[in-house]
Amino acid sequence: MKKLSIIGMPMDLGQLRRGVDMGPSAIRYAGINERLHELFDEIDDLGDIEIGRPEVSVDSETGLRNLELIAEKTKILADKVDDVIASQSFPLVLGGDHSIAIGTLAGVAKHYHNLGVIWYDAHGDLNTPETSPSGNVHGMSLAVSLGLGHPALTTVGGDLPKIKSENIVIIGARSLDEGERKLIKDLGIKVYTMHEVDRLGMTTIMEETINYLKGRTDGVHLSLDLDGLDPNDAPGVGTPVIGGISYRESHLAMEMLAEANMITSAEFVEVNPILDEKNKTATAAVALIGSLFGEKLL
Ligand code: HAR
Ligand code: MN
Ligand code: MN
Ligand code: MN
Repeated sequence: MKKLSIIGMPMDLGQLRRGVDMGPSAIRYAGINERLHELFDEIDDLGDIEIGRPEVSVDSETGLRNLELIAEKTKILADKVDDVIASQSFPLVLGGDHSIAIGTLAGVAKHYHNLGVIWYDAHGDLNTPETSPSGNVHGMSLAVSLGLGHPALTTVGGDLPKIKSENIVIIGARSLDEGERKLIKDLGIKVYTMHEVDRLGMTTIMEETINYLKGRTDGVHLSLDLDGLDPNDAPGVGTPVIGGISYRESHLAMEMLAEANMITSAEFVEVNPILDEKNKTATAAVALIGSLFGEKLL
């Protein structure tokens, strides 16, 4: 029995631009249920986690924005994701900005000893309070999951790190801050920047990624930030960076993951319908989700 549970996480507290809280609605409106109903025996849309309209705050010590609120809300998401996996269902989380990954990974990590993570993104999201140029938590979520960063965030869903640096593959990076580059080198994190996307092509990158993670992990989470795609294909994101992965390359990546049958949880984040053109970005997300779950053209 193949079961999918959809969790909406309409949280925009990890960055400054409003609108990404409407991401889950935009993705649902783009027809996610219709697209997936033949690929699963059961689809359970659990609705959205309640975020409300909290007062925006800046931590006086670190300059981090909405620190306590993000910790509180991602804890709720972690518990929900944990429950979904415990019920033998596949958790698909719809963001929200990328700070939600703190919660998703905390929930998923409870079920795996060696969780793999594919971080499909223009950014590394590997900043710490010390290296962040912005104080925006969506630029820190991968570091937090490694156990690096503010304790209010690294302890969401338990004190231990949720993932190991050798189980991460970043794909599509083209905007890395100095501290992030240093961390990547110090920890030896596997990164396919846009240089490798151009040079090797997506087929080779996915073959290598799949082989790399297959031997060392017991589950693989896909964290797909829509800004990993080129802004021409996914304009509705808060921090677009030109020169990204194409829509077609992204489809191929999802199809190869489907063939490898290795993804055990996923999240699609940073869809901002206010900045979008006719729901193009949410529509791309839904199409990619279809491919990830094995939709075929013929
Ligand atoms: N690296 C920058 C920062 O930390 C920008 C982060 C941009 N964010 C995302 N996440 N959309 O991938 O502020
Ligand atoms: Mn159908
Ligand atoms: Mn991101
Ligand atoms: Mn990004």
